[in-house]
Formats: sequence, structure tokens, C-alpha cells
Amino acid sequence: MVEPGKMNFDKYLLLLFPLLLKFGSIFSQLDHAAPRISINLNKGWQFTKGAYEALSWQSVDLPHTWNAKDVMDDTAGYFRGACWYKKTISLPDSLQSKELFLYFKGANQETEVYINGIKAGSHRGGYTAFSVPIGTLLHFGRAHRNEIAVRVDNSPDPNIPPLSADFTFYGGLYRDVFLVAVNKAHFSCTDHASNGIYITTPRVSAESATLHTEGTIRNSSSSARLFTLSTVVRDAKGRKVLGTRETISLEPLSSKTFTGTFKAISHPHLWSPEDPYLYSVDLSILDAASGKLLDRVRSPLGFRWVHFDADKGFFLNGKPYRLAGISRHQDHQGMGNALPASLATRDMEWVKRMGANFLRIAHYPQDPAVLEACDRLGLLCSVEIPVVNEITESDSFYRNCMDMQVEMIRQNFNHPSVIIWGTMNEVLLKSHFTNDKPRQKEYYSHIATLASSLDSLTRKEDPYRITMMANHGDINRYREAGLTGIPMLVGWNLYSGWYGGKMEDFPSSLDRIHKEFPNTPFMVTEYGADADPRIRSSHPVRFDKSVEFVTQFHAYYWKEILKRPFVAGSVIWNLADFNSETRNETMPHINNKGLLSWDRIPKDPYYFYEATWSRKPFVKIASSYWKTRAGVADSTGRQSFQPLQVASNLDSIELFVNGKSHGFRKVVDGLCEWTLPFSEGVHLVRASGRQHGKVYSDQLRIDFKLQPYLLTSARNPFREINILLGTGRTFMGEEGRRPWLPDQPYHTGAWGSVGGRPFKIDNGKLPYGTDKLILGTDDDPIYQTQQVGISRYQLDVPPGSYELTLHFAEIEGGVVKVPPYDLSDSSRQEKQAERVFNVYVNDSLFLSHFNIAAQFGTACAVIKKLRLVVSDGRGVRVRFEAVTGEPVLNALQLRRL
Ligand code: GCB
Repeated sequence: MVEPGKMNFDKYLLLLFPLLLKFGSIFSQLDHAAPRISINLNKGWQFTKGAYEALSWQSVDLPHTWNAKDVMDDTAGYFRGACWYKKTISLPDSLQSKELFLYFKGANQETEVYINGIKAGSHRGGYTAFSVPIGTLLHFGRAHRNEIAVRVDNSPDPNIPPLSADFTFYGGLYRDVFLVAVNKAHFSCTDHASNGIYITTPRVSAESATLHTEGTIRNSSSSARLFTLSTVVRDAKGRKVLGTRETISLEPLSSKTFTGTFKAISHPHLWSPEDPYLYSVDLSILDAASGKLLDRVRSPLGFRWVHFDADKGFFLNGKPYRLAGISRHQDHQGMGNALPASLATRDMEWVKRMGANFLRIAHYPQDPAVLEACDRLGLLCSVEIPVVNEITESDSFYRNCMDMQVEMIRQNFNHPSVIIWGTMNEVLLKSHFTNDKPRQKEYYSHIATLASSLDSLTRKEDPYRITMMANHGDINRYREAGLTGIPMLVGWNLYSGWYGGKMEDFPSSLDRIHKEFPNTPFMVTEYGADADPRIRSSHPVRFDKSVEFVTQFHAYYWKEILKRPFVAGSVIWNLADFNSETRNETMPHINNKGLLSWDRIPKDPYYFYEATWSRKPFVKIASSYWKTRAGVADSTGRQSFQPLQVASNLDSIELFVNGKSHGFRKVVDGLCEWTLPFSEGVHLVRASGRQHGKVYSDQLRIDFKLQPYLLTSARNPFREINILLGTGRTFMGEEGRRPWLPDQPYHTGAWGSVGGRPFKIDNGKLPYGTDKLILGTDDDPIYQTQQVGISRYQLDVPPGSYELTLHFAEIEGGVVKVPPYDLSDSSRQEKQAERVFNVYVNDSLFLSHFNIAAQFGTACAVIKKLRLVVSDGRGVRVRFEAVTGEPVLNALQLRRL
């Protein structure tokens, strides 16, 4: 069924909405002359997490998910079960002569639709649209109210993909719902929720383009009828380029397929990301005798041709073209997956703005607004179904996969932006039957059968697009399982230097893939690393989650990709941070590989790409997220030298701080960097460059807190210090407002720890600390690192009154959940640390027999605060005395009162 076209929606809904709200129904507000009517039903639903008989229902509007909040709480898991939505509508008598459908853009993941208590239809799968015929179950007339009740269930179901994945399976009616009314004669509304029309462009060149249409007309009336099928192609200015008419006769209650081949369009205006020129195709059904318009569906049309070559990469419209791409997940901070379509469109604007020309719509079909935006803005794309990590070897699972693939293809068929249909992602990631090799072989052969079936189905459904499978980096496993020869294009998700190995393994993997599969074109379908936007480091290392490490990572990867013409394209993982409920790490439940934060604020690597990919002159002070900074003063006591990066595509940039120039730097590979002196207070930083006589610049206000090196400094009196122990990173706590600095060894006159070593979990990844979720805080990094075996902490502050806060968490022990990227199967029990210690502050006993685990449990944020007066000239001295095991300290704050 047609996803309600702009024409219908704008024309009717915008006019009708105030009235609809006023009368609370759609009664008598419709333009019956319209061939096809779409009414948005998002407003005014009742929702219950209980059974339909539940007494308490809550008012909600769509899009809606019941998991927006519980995916972020400290309790593992989120609600996965059945919930109900209901809504009543009244319909005018005049609609009785129409065919009526409910059109759902998406509901996760099993849905049953009831009209006035009678089941009207159902759907399996959470990411494709579906439509349900409801006309026969409705009552018409002002006096009648109809109840629409929808049961949506996101319980795990072994027969519906995805089974497991590094994202969250939010439940709900999370995309728009429409009531669609068509005349008895209409383009098929029951073909997998497609619009019943399929447009292809079999031969396109700069000189000429052919067009082919195919579709189904339905006559639901009880008489035989004669119709005119009209096809009109218009250019972007609305000028008619082509128009044909043919007569079609239909028996009562019957459907007929039609095909249309037209004379070639000469010198078509080609579609490309740089020039996304769209024609449109209007297919209309008219009554042959009266000429009355009965149905009309408009589809976008773009003329382009594509080709993948194993040696030379990708070609668009006959020219070599590097696919520079990014992926997108559909969720957003505070909303889960239930975003208005306008936010999906805005995401595409982010993708376009950074200069990308390709979008991998992973790991599932998304809101139709995404592809509409790709057509219009100029983004080539791939779409795939959510077969991720593993399969179930059941007929039902196979059938559901095949159905989803058909739905995906038919619903999105007419978008010129789509060039690739994907079938599976990293399907061998979850190991099965590791101790039973023959059984494992059988499992792999079932996967290969499903992969081939999906691939052949795709080629049959759409001979004009490319099939693809995305694999993880275990190249041998995919080859041995017989999967690398199935699709036309192989995608490899490569994370060398992140999850394992070193960054330099990335170029060697690219060369190896090219050598081992010389005849198969390939793309890097994923690369990326996590940056928690609150974490910065002047010594970035793998898995410290610092923005600095990730900027370096992307710059390195992109350079290596660019050197190799046989890499047809590359796709950054991911546009924005997204929810993956089972993840912990520094920002629990979030995968931080986004170039934008979860609420869509750019991180430094976004600007690196914008500088590298965008063609417009570009200057941006990269660390714009990092506006409240702190640093330790140098020996002059007046300033602290801090790095500042600018992303640009100009030749050189001059940097000013509070109006004073700090000189020019040449831009190398999109970046240039200064080490600048910051003093206490606000700094207005300006970066500026020229191109063709025009000046381009960017400004950033940085509020700097200078941490005196000597705490007794008269020039810069001590006010406050926030220190993280056992780490090399700085952290912006309390939603970015409070900067925390890494610890240092104690020096006379200054501050620092004495004794001990940074805690390091033995998982081969983290440079220090743990990745356990810490209960009772959103500032997990404060508690995830610690100094173990510490004997003292000393701060040589001048006499005065102070507030001292010590932060603790027992981070050794308890059950460790296996993160989704860890390929081992089970959770493990960590050995519980045994520690009891005393803490003295300025020689007075502050914490006696302190046993964090026994008193508060493992991985729980514990804050101990006290006020004290320093009068003896010896500053603040915290002493740790072991009773059992080794004392620890995670973080410390001292504030002058
Ligand atoms: C992958 C998966 C993707 C994950 C990503 C990651 O390879 O395809 O779903 O989110 O890695 O961040 O680990």
C-alpha cells in the first residue's frame, strides 16, 4: 500500500487537523473527490502494559515505545512482553463505498489488529510496514464509534529475527499509523504493504534512459469495469516528459497486473549524490467512460546506473566513485525508537552535511522518511533485514526472513537512492555448537542455505540492484561456511585496533581480502571506535573511550581506505550513539561509536569527516563539546598548556585567543593542532582561514579552570579540585559541568596519591579500570577506575575550612555480564575482592573498618563527605590503613568553603 504521499497528507491533514482535534473524530471532514485519502491516526490512543481487560489505561500519542526509560535504568533488562493500544474513531457514511486499510509504518515486533473486537490482521517483524484491510469490520455514521485495538508484543521469539544484536529491541507502535481510504478501483493495497507499483530503469546512459512500470490494479466492485491507466513522467520542474494511456478491463472482484514500457527518454538528467535530480511518475486509474480519477500514486524516479568492480571499486553513472558512508540506528535519547519522522529526516541532513554520499541503513529497514530524504538529498544507500549474529534452524524462522526480505524490497523499490539489498549481518558472530564440530558444520550449512535463498529471492525480486552480506572480521570462518561466494558484494565489518589487534592490521586485512577474493567486490561495511563525549585524554589509548583516540582512529582508517581503489566503499559505524541495553562501559547501555552523541551533538570525528569529505569551505574548532575545561598550571603558575584541534579543508588556519593570534598551522589531512596557554576564566577562541579571498572562521567560548600546581599559590588561590584515580583521562561529570582531572603522584606543595597502582581488569581491552555498570550514578567513569593499595592522599592546601569528598566503589567481584561484542558465551563470576580498611583524615579516624562490598555491594557508587579545618600548615592528609586486603580510592574532591 502506498505510504501516504505528501500530496494527500499535506492537503488533507494540515487542513483537517484543527477540526479533527476539535471534533475528536474524522467525521465529515474529508474531501471525497480525492482519489486516495490518508489520515494520520497518531493522536489520542490509550495504552496498557497489561491485558486488554486491564482497568488502567494511559493516554499516549504515537510514535510510542514502552521502553524509552527502562533501557537506561540500573536494572539489567527491559520490558519484553505484550501490551495493548486502543483508540476509537467515527467514520462518515460516505467512506462506506471505499476500501479501508490501516497502514502501520512499523510496530515491534508481533502485532495483532482488532476492529470492534474482531481480529482484522497480524504481522510479524518489527521493522517493515504492514497494512490491514478493515472495511468490512467498521460501522459508519456519526452515531457509531469503532474501536481499533492493537496488541504489540516484543517478547523474544526464536522464529523472528533479530535474535540477538548490539542494539535494543524496543517494543511499541513506534512509527506512524494511517487510515487509508481508496476507491473500489485502486492500485493494489495488499502486496506486502508496497504501493502496488514497481518502477525500473533497465538501461540508463547519458544519452538515453528506458523506463519500465509494473503493478497491480484491483477492482473490488461487483461489476466488470473499463479503466484507463495513465502514466505521466514529469521532470523536477513539473514539466511533462512522457505520458501514455491504455485501457484495461477488469472483471468484478478481480485484480490484474500491468506492465508499461515507454519510449526512451533522451539525455536524461542523471541522479547522483552531487545532483540528486528527481523526476516523478504518476500512475493513475481513471474511469474509462467518464474520465473520473479513481486512484493515483506518485513515485520518485531517478536515472542512474551503478557497477561494482573487484579491482576498481564502485562506478556511478560510468565514472569511478568512492562510496564514503555511514550507518544509522533509528533511536534517540529520551525517545527510544519512537521518533517523529521529522527526526529521521534530520539525521539524513546530518549525514549529508558531513559530506557522506552513502548510507548503510543497518541493521533493519527504517522509517520511510529516511529513504525519501536519501532520494531528495542525494545519498546512495543499502537496506537490509535484521538477520544478525545467528539464526534459528526452523522453517518458521526461514519463512519470516524471506517475508521480511520481500516486504523490504517491495516497500522501498521505487527509491533511486537504494542500490544494495542486504541479507545478513555478522551471522557467524555468535558461536553455536563449538564443542560439536559435525553439528556446527550442519548449522553453518543451514545458514548458507538461508543466505542463498535470500540472495536468489532478492535477485529475482529486483534484478537491477546488488545483493550484499556483511561479515565480521573472521574471514576464514565465512569462507569455510561457504558464505563469501553467495552475494554480489561482500561487506566486511573491521575493527582492528579496537576490539582486538592493532590499527595496522586494518590495511593488511584490506589487502588480504582483495587477494583472497580477487573476483568479489567488497566494501568495509563497518569501522569505528567508541568515544564517550565526556572523556578526553592527552595520552589517548585504545578503549579509554576518549574522543582523542577515536579521532586518531578515524583519521588513520580513512587514510588507509583511500589508498586502495579496490575498496569500493566504506561505512562508519555509526552516525549517532545508540542504545544497546546489554552494554555497560563508561556510559551504560550506550554504544558510543556515534560521530554524534545520542542527542545528536557532533563529536570531534564528525568534524574531521566534514573537513575531509565536504566540498564547502569548512573551519571548525573540533572540541566544541568540551567547553568547560580544567588543567594544571605550569611552573609560572599562570597558565596551563592545552591542545586545541581545528578541523578544516582550507590550506592553513590562524588561531586567536581573546583576540591575540597564536599563528598559522598548515592543515594536514583535515586537521591542525595548537598547544595553547589557558589561564583562569573565559577564552574566546577563533579559528580563521581564507580561500579565494574569502574568510571562513569559527568561534568557541571555553571556560577554563586553572588548577594551581602549588596549592598555596597566592596568585591563584585554591578553590576546588576534582581528581580521578587510576586513570589517564579527564572527565566532564554532571552533564559536562564539572571537569575531573587525572591523578598525579604527590609532590610537595601540590597534591597527589602515594603508593598503590591503577586497577586494571584482566580482559585484554581496557587500559585501566573496569567496564562494570556502577549503581547509583550517571557518572560511571568516576567509579570505574581506582588506585589499589593506596597508602596516602595528600593536598597541600593553605589553612582554611574545606569540604572533602571521597568516592569509592568496589569494582572487583560479582557476576560480570558478557558485553555484546565479547564472543564468549556466558557471564562469569569474578573473584570477590576482600578488603577492609581504615581511613584517617588529618590524623582523625574517618572511616573505620570500611568494607565497601559488605556495606554497599559490588559496583555501587559510595560517597563519603566531611568538613574540616586546616590550621596546622600541613594541608589535607588522607591516610589509608589496611585491615584486610588492599585499600582503594576511586576519586576525590576538595572544595574550599
Ligand atoms: C558490529 C555490529 C554492530 C555493532 C558494532 C559494535 O560489528 O555489526 O551491530 O554495534 O559491531 O559497535 O560493536
